[in-house]
Amino acid sequence: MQSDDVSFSGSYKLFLINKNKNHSRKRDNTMSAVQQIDAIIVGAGFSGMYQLLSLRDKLGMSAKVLEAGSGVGGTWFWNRYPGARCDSESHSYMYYFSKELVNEWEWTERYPQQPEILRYLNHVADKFKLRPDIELNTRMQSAKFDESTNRWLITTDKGQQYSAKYFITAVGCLSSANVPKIEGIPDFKGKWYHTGEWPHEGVDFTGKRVAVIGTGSTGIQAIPVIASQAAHVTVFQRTANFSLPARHHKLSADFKKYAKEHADDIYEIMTTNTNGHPFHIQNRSIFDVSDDDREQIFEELWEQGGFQFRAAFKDILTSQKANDKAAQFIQKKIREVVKKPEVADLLADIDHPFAAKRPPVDDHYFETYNRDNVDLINLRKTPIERITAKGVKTSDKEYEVDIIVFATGFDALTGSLVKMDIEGRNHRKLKDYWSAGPRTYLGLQVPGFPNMFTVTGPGSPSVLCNMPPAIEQHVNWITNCIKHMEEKNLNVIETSEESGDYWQQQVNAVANETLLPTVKHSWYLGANVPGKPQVFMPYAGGLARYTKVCNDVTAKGYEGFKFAS
Ligand code: N01
Repeated sequence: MQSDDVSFSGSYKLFLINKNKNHSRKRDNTMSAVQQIDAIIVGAGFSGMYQLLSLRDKLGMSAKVLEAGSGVGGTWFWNRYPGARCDSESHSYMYYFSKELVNEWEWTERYPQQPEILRYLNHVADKFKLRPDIELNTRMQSAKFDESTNRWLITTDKGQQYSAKYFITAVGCLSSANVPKIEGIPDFKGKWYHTGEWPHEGVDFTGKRVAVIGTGSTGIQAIPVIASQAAHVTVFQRTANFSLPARHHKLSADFKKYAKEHADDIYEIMTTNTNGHPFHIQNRSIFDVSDDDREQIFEELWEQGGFQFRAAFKDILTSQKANDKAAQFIQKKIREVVKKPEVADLLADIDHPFAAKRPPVDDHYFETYNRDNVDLINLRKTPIERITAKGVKTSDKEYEVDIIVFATGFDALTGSLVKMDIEGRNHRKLKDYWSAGPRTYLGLQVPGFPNMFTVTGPGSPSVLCNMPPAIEQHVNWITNCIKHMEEKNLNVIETSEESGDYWQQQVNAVANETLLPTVKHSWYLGANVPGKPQVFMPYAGGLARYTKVCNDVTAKGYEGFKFAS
């Protein structure tokens, strides 16, 4: 399944390389003011749990995860909004490092719903006995690199202090909720929620008048479900969005059997393509086929549902002319589905190339506008002026509502990292170092922050990928690097300003091969958060290309990094 140095042989085998294993475990258990530990990991989602398991069980090191939530799951612990599901197909939205885990877990639906993903992650925590090394309800307050000891001093909001050789952030790319700074929110007499911080007890929309602000992937998933419960829903759209039908369905026994029997092949496909999905982008131009054939291909993929539509032609994301063909097809579909022409016009009036902003996958989103209890407001024409005691006031009208749902996204990729008080060499704060935009080498390390690793940090494929294979690739690389250091008795790994500059050029160069940077109001560029520097953040060269770069760096003796004993 995986061929990395540190993969399990068997299902759950301790890989002992740490000569001081017993000693280091004992030190960790000693109650002292500052607990000595090999590694502190922040975040107990997909990344943090696999990183813990890799360091603890493959390398035999002492490691602890600090998690602010009261449960494991990361994104899937917090994002409990109505309709929350994954846009990746379930058989690809899972770990592949353990054959036993792949074989024993059964997904029920093509796209797993949030509760099912959370059950899966809890199953992983139990199966691999991760819980004793995860500190829930614990927020990391600061992490400071001590140059005299080459260790990180990490402090939590409970007053614990850890001295760790390695400090690994696994905080997720979309975990810092972006509640827009619209004037008047505290005046609102009803209830308001951000989708990324949804109440665990749920929200009862029955009989309520609801405002939904935002029509990204989240809003597009939530709106149909809220509309089916609420008395009335007013959707406030700033930017019209493309969306692909998901075509949800229960998985058949045959498919489940197929996915298990072909797990190695599926994993091979996921890790050797651009987006980490279980299918390849077709190696043909949109202009290699006739108009009729193209229409038929799009029609079939539209019926099939999901991101395969985006993968139908290799130039959809690199050629504006090719992209126009895909965009026109979707706009035609919107007009076919939405019965009121003025609403269809608003939904189809899309100002950016298809998939240059992350395209949502929906369950009857456009159909929802045919309901009598749903209205669509064009914020481009009548912007929101303020929130009032009664609801949402645009430039022409006050909309009275009982509940406001902010589906307004996240301070993506950097938000959670700069919010933490992280201090590297020479007391340099991460938030200051990144004040003009993130600077990393490979999205794995930040110059001036030795022994700190960022799982799926800015500068890595991360959000442009199906996340689990991107996470596994990163965690495996970090684990192999740490294994190398422990075997060679190396104390410090750090990257340089030159490596950071070089990588920023690479990130920009591969982004410029695509249409992605042409969208100036995209969260990929940080444009959704007022005042955030606008820098294209993820690595757009694709997972396969990125993996090769990382492997080449390793093969060349960790080129671009420096070690010290
Ligand atoms: O956030 P978004 P999201 N006034 O930033 C609007 C992942 N995800 O939570 O486009 C009015 O995409 C904003 O308008 P505009 C996925 O990667 C995955 O929906 O900036 N409107 C936009 O319409 C996704 O891309 C799954 O003009 C305001 C919306 O709010 C990412 O999360 C499911 C506003 C925000 O859209 C983020 O998606 C869901 C304001 N002041 C999400 N501020 C999976 O299935 C913002 N908006 C895995």
